[in-house]
Amino acid sequence: MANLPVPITTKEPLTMVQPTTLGEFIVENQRDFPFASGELSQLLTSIRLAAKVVNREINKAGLADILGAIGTENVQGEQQQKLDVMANDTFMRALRSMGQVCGVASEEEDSFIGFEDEIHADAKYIVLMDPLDGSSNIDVNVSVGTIFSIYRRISPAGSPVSLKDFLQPGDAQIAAGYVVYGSSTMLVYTTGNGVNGFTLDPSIGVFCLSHPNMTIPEEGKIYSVNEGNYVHFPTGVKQYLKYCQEYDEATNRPYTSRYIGSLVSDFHRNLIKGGVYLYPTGTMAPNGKLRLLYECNPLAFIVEQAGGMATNGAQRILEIDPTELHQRVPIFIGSPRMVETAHAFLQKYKE
Ligand code: P6P
Repeated sequence: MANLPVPITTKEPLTMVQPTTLGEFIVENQRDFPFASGELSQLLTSIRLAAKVVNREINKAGLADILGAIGTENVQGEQQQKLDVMANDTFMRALRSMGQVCGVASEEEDSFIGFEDEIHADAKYIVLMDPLDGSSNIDVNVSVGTIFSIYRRISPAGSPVSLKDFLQPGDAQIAAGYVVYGSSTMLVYTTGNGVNGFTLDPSIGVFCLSHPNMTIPEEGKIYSVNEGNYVHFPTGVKQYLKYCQEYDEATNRPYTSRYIGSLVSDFHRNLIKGGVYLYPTGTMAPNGKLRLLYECNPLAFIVEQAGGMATNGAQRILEIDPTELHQRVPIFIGSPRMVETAHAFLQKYKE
């Protein structure tokens, strides 16, 4: 007689392992803020909602005629993409819909936007954001991201929000995070107590804890830079890139060059695998390209919370005193030993 399948029996009840959702995690970790009255939790919840809406629009962009440029430029002089503007409006609406935020600054807006009605006048937080970073990749289906940074306002509650509320050094951040709209959509954030990553389960529309306590490897084998700008780089950067490309078995070189041209995607890969991302000064970009307030500061907060380093080649990014809303800084960010080695070359070939 053929072997009949043996029935599976178990005395233990089959229990589904329920993942922690982002909403549950935010509430559970509210205890990290003894004086928090849940306002930061509600703020993070509005960001969570906006991320889901933007994710939905990005995923159908190719069908819904919201690809391509809209014929206007943002303050950076960059062609605004339809999805850039959609993402900006979506996050702006979500942040205004709750009462925790009194103002927002965005890569897509010339100046900050104050929410100066009664509901928001006493709000204690301000947000800076790059609503859709890497948008030049949208039309070719390469992953893009949202980056956000949260501070307490320093102007008196009830008064109109002012520029000084936005020009705070990165060390003053209360929270920072990014959304990467990639092969899966993830939201990664810190409130100063480590870094945690949540993956969107599209079948239930919920962000679930998938990467608890993220830490960046001290060393890595990946360097991320636009090598097309090589001739414009300072000598120290050129020498560091040659170091990355030299054969040396003892130090795992040559490294691998990986550059997506989408900051959030390059940063996220290096955070998980180890690596360094460089956007140095150059004759074409005397202050680098990336913006201090809503790109470099939030990612620097995250990487330091994950055990990494982020500098402008000399100084911690988080210590830089901002002078302008859209100011650019050079950035070296990632695995600490790799950033330190890059620094050594910058020092050795200081011009
Ligand atoms: P480049 C996208 O425009 C962005 O701000 C980052 O996402 C990306 O890392 C960088 O610029 C790419 O700049 O000059 O190499 O094209």
